[in-house]
Amino acid sequence: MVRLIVHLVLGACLWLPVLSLAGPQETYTIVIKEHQFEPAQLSIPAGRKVKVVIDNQDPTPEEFESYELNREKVVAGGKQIILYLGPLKPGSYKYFGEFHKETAQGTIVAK
Ligand SMILES: [Cu+2]
Repeated sequence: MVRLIVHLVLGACLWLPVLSLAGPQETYTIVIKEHQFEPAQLSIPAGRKVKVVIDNQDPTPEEFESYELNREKVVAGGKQIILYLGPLKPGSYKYFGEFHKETAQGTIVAK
């Protein structure tokens, strides 16, 4: 039993660094409100995988779409989705809300 516990503890310790390397390091949030993205420009670190929550606070659905990021995902009204982006090269990546293109425009800047 003791050996089992030691084994589990050691095992967990060995895996921790691997898990933290594998998982995304930071989480960012983009809010959709009145068919606009907020912030309209989001800066994230280049060369790293990040987690981006798209939080749709409008009652209507929106579609997060970006040719440059190669993403297209519907967010139901009042719901959230999670996107994993990167690692990205430094630069600007435009995205828009397919359902409200006139107002829902944004840029992700990797630096
Ligand atoms: Cu689309």
